[in-house]
Amino acid sequence: MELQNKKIELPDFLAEREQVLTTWPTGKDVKFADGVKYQESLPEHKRFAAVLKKADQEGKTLSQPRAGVALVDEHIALLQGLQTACDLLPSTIDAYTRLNRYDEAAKGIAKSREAGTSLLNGFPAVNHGLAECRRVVEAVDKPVQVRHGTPDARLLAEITLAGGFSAYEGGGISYNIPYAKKVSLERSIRDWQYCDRLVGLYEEHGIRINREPFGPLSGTLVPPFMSHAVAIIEGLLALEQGVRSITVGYGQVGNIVQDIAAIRSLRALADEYFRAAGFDDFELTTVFHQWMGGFPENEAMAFSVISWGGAIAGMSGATKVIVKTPHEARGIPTMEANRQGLNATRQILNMVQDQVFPASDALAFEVELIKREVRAVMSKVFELGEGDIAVGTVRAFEAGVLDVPFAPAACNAGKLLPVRDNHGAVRVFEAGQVPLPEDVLTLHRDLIAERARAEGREPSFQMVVDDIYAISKSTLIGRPAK
Ligand code: 8ZB
Repeated sequence: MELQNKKIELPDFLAEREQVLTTWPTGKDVKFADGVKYQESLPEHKRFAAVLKKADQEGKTLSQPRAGVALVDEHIALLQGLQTACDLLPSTIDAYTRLNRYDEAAKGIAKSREAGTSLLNGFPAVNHGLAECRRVVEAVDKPVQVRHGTPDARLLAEITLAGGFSAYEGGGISYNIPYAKKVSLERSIRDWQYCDRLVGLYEEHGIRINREPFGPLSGTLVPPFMSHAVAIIEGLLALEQGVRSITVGYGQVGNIVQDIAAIRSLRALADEYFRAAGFDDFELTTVFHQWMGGFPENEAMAFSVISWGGAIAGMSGATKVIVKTPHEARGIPTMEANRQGLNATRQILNMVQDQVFPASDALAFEVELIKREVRAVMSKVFELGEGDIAVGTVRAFEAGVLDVPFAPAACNAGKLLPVRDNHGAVRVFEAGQVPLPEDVLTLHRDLIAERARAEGREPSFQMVVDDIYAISKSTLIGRPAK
């Protein structure tokens, strides 16, 4: 395969499209012109990109849950139950569909009907097909996004976008590295260029579909600069294919200064890199994910994690926040638990709405640090790709220049090891082959040493493990028992 960051030629796209639409019988119902017409019929308040843009202009932070069940009527009831407590709706896709195992999704649908309850962990949109997707979209009064974790999401995109969903999460890196073990990165990047090209084609026909690279990656102590680099790369790849509404994302780490600096630097850097690549007609927004690591089982404690995330989302100026639930430690939440997470979040968003997080040296320092780190990584990716960011990304993962902590993909080096500093910010314990400047590495080392002294132990892998479990055990930093 000859991967390159270049807009797919229309004839090539259309030829591939014919094949994509045959990979499951529901594909044959998809007609592009009809999809455009259907999207045109959606009112403004159900268009994801338009609602995001308005919130951004008004300085508001929108809330969005995750939710999806096996059967259409139940899924509709779920979204209808959630929409009065949130601003944006999801449809979380089940794991079989994410793996393109539509035959097994079909069995899951049949068994769910028999059982009278959802036996899939999400909404199998491909199996239900175009008309049923439209029934979902028509039954609710808020914009709906497809949220999933699919390395090859081409057919899913075709069906859901023609079905009236107006936003699509994922990317060739962010839906491979944390989600798959053996899918080649060339393949997933190429398959996501198809998804972006499809969104670009809608764009050419006057339909703006929002795209959101999945920010949190493994959700486990990911240093902001690494997830920022991936988000920026996926944004650049999307822009090239004609995407114009992009929401870059970040998963909360729990340190207030680092989290606010992360959202501020993410927006600034994305804007800078997108413009430097020659684009100036995009709509850029941000998403803050409430803590994506292990949660406390105790529901009151879980609400505390949720509210802290809501507070930081609001004060960071993120355009939307993805909300957790008090059932997080246990599994897929009930609608009621989901509403509770949304209500807790809305309360705190409203309370911080008119507060400005004070400018400080610490915040400015953290913003500058992240910017320097991202630039160091990005320039190496461009260098490895000889100017081509798609090629550079594949080579950068091979070289360990891009390296996502605790991700399952075989093509990910897994040498970058993070740990918290004495204030809970995520720092680099072992850099592997990630090309951070020498003084930055020294800074990380000193900050970690400060914590080690405070705890009376050497920095070690045990410290990393302690951090992974800390929040679920009610602290931010995994300190040893006194
Ligand atoms: C990477 C995303 C993981 C999060 C939630 C998990 C976890 C997954 C569903 C869902 C509601 C679903 N999640 N599937 N939440 N309905 N079908 O995504 O609980 O928080």
